[in-house]
Amino acid sequence: MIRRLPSLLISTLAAVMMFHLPAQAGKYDAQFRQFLNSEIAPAARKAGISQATLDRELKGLSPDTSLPGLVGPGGKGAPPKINFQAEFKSPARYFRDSQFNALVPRGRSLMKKHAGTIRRIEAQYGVPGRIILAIWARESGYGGAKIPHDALRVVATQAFMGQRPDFFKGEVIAALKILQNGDVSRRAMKSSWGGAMGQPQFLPSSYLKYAVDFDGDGKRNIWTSDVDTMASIAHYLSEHGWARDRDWGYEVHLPDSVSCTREGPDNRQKISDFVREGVTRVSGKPFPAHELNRPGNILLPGGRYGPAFIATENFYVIKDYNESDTYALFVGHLADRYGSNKAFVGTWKPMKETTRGAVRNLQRRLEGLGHDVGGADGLIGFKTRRSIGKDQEKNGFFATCWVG
Ligand SMILES: [Ca+2]
Repeated sequence: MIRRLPSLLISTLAAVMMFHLPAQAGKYDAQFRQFLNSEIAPAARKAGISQATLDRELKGLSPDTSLPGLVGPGGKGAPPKINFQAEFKSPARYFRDSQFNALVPRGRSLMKKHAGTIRRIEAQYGVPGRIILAIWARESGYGGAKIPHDALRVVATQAFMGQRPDFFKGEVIAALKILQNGDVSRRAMKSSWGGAMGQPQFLPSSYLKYAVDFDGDGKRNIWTSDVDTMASIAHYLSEHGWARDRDWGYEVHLPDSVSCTREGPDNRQKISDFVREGVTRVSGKPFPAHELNRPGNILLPGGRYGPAFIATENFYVIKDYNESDTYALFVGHLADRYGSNKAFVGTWKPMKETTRGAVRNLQRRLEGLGHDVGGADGLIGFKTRRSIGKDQEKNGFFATCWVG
C-alpha cells in the first residue's frame, strides 16, 4: 500500500515510523522470500497450484513477526515461548455461570431464526443443532468475534518461523488451494493468529475437507454465512464419528464406592452397569432407555472436587474439534442449557491456583512412580487425574484424583 503513496508522504511516514517500529521490522523479509521460493513454491506446484496463483498470492507477502509464539526461522533459534509460569486455570473459572447466561439467549434466537435449516442439517449429518450452536458460540461467539488476520500470511509466517514449521507448510499449501478454487477472496480469508479461519475456526486443511456450501450459492463461506458455518461444523463432527442417536453425556452422582481412578474413555462399560453400581443422574431422571445398552465412561474434569459425568463417545468427537476436556464439557453443557438454562448441580470446589510448571513437576514425579500421565505437558488430563488418585489409594487415602 505504501508503495502507491506520493513520495513526499512516504518520506514523512518513514520519518515517523523510524520512531515507532521496532528496529528489527523487515529483518526477516529476504530470508522469508527465499523460504517461499525454495520451500513453498515447489511443494505448491507439485500439489497443483498454478504459477498464476503463486505469483498473485505470494507477491509482496511478508512475515507477520507480531504473532505470538514465534521462535525464529526454521523453527529454531530463540527457545520456545511456552509459558510455564502461566496459571493453571481452575475449572471453576472456565465454567463461570455468567458466560453461559450470556450465550444462551443468542443461541436460542438463532435456533428459532434458522429452525428449518437446522432441521435439514440435522437430517443430513445426524448432529443435534444445539451441539452445532454451542461449538459456534465457543469458537467465535456465533460469528461476533473479531477474526482479523490474513490467513495466508499467518500460516506462511508460522511455517517460516513458528514452532511447528512442517505442519504449517501443509497449511500454506491448503490455503493456496482454497484461494485457487475461488471460494473466498484473499481479502476475506481471515483467521486467528493461529491460522484458524472464519466462524467455525477451521485450519485451511480442515476447510478443504469439511467446509460445505449449504445455502447453495456455490461458495463454501465460513466467514459470513451462518448456514454454511453451521453445516460445516456438523459435517466435521459427522466425519469424526458422531453417533447420531446419542447425547454427549450426563451429569451424575458418583457414589464413593466407584473410584475416580476408573475415569477415562479406555475404561468404558455399558451405562446399565454404571446404574447397577449406583450411579444416578443428578436430574433425578433415568438414563434414556436407548443409552442403557451403549457404552459410557466416567468423566471428572475436576476430580472429586467438581461435578461428575458419564460421557458417551460423542464427548470425544467434540474433543476432536479441540483437544481439551474442559472445551468439550463447555460445549456439551451449553448445548444442554439451550433447553433449560440450569447450572451444573455439582460445584467446582475452590482450589489453590497453580502453574503449568508446578503441574508438570507433579506429572514428572508421578511418572517416576511408574504412572502413565499421558506426557508431562503441564496440562491435567484424565491420565494425570487418575494417576494422582491411584497414588492416593496406594498411600491409604480416599482418592480425589485432584491436586492438593
Ligand atoms: Ca454458500
